[in-house]
Amino acid sequence: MRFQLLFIMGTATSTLAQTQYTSTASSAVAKARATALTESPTSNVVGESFNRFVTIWCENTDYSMAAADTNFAYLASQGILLTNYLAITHPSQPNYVAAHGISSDSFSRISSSSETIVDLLEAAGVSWGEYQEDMPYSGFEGNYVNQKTGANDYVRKHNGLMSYDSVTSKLDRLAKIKNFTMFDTDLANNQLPQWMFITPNMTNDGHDTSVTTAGNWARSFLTPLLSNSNFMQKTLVLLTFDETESYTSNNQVYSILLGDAIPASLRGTTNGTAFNHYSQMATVEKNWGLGNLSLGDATAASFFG
Ligand SMILES: *[C@@H]1O[C@H](CO)[C@@H](O)[C@H](O)[C@H]1NC(C)=O
Ligand SMILES: *[C@@H]1O[C@H](CO)[C@@H](O)[C@H](O)[C@H]1NC(C)=O
Ligand SMILES: *[C@@H]1O[C@H](CO)[C@@H](O)[C@H](O)[C@H]1NC(C)=O
Ligand SMILES: *[C@H]1O[C@@H](CO)[C@H](O)[C@@H](O)[C@@H]1NC(C)=O
Repeated sequence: MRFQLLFIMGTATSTLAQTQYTSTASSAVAKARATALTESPTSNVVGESFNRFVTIWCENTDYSMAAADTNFAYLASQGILLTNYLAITHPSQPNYVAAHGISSDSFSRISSSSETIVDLLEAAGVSWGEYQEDMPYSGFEGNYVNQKTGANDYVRKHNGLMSYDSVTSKLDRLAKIKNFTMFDTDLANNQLPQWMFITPNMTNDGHDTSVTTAGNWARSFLTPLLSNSNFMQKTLVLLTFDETESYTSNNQVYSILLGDAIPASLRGTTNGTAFNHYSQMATVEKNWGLGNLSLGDATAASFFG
């Protein structure tokens, strides 16, 4: 389908008509899967505090609920617990895209004039990629249910970059938005990018389950990675939640910094600096000298001060 569209447009540009990869009929998925472009570029741009940034988002959990979970508490003991980290708003989607006037979880498209962190990373030659559990193939633009049970599984609203036309209009950007099968492949081949966003499925992120399921998943996913030399290459991992479950609280989410970019002396400590979701961008921008998008990233604190 995508190649036909390119022919019709009759140009060499990689600009595409929008959101053509949404069909969930099994034949359409099989066909698109067979041809979908998937790319795993790497780079080695040395940063000030780390050489790789990984952010992992779970769902809808109050700080106190995560603090009481043994697996999240265990992970905090291996890194730095951020005790004053706030989400931006409610519900989920506006946190994933943070700004751009989106205030609900419904299907949204953000105009191609809106830049993202991807523009800054590419300009500096820092490789990036996303890993979204149970996305059926690289660049898929719809929502996907478990094919046996029909349960919600992969959802577009938990994949912030997919809402930006500046991302989805470029084939080589869609090709870097991949699933967990590709994560395993890229990890085994030592082909992970320097910036990555990881979203577990609706079961593992706690959205349709509980903090206990999310904690079990996070610990079992991260434990082998924390000693895997293909993953740990002066790597900083942020494990966080999109928002709290309760809308009446101050939206403080349980957030942990992990990885070999953290000095051993700081493992098992806490940091009470006021951070929020924009701190992720501020941290990455400062680390690689990327500039900023003049959004909340320009004022948020970076994790390394
Ligand atoms: C993940 O994406 C790759 C690349 O598009 C595809 O070949 C593979 O079948 C997908 N895995 C699953 C489980 O859907
Ligand atoms: C999410 O992934 C896990 C494996 O990591 C799987 O057991 C579970 O069934 C998946 N959830 C859905 C809704 O398919
Ligand atoms: C953000 O970018 C603007 C425009 O490039 C620049 O003037 C400003 O100094 C930057 N702010 C920070 C905190 O880097
Ligand atoms: C968190 O605390 C602030 C204020 O003391 C420091 O400036 C940061 O460097 C620190 N962050 C980390 C990751 O240790």
